[in-house]
Amino acid sequence: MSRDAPGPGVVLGVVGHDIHVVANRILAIGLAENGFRPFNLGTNREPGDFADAVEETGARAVLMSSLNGEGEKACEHTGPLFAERGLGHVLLYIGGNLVVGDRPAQEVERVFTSYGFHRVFHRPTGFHDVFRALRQDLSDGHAP
Ligand code: B12
Repeated sequence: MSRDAPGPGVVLGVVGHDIHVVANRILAIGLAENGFRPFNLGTNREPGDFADAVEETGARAVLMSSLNGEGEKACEHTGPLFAERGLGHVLLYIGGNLVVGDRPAQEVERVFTSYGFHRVFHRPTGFHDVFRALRQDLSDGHAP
C-alpha cells in the first residue's frame, strides 16, 4: 500500500508468536475497501513493531489481532510503550480471541483497556462495526 494513497493510514498485524492469519488478511482487504490505507505487518509481531511502523508510515491507528491466547501477556505494556515513543495520539484497537478460557467479555475489555487500548473486540466481530468506530474516533480527533 502506498504511503501517498488517500485515506487514514492504519497499521495492522498479529501480536505475539501467533500465526493465525485469516482475520488479519480479511481485515486488511476490508480496510482498503472502506477508504482506509492499511499497512499490514502480518503475523508474529511485537508491540514495538507496530510503533516502528506508525513512525515510518504516519498511520493514525493500530489494529492488533491476537488469537492464540498470548495476547494478555504480549500486549501488557502497549499503551506506555506508545506514549514513551511520542505516539500517545495513535488510536489503539485490539481484537480476536484475547484470553485463554471463558472469561466475561467485560472483564476482558477492562484488562486490555488498562493496557492502553481504546477499543477492545473480544471474539467474533462484525468488521463494519469496527470501521464505523474507527471513522468516528478518527474524526473526533481521537482523544479517548
Ligand atoms: C485455523 C486455526 C489454526 C491454524 C492457523 C492457520 C493460519 N495460519 O491462520 C493452525 C492449525 C496453524 C492453528 C494453530 C494453533 N491454534 Co488455532 N485455531 C484455528 C481456528 C480453527 C480458526 C481461526 C480462524 O482463522 N478463524 C476465522 C477468522 C475469520 O476468525 P477469527 O480468527 O476468530 O477472527 C475473528 C475475531 O476474532 C475478530 N478479530 C480477529 N482479529 C481482530 C482484530 C481486530 C482489530 C478486530 C476488531 C477484530 C478481530 O474478527 C474475526 C471475525 O469475527 C480457531 C478456532 C475457531 N473456530 O475460531 C483456532 C484457535 C484460534 N486456535 C487456538 C490454539 C490454542 C492454537 C494453538 C496454540 C494450538 C497448539 N497447541 O498448537 C496453535 C497456535 C499456533 C501459533 N503459534 O499461533 C485456540 C486459541 C484459544 C485461546 N485464545 O485461548 C482456538 C480458539 C481453538 C480453540 N477453541 O481452542 N490454529
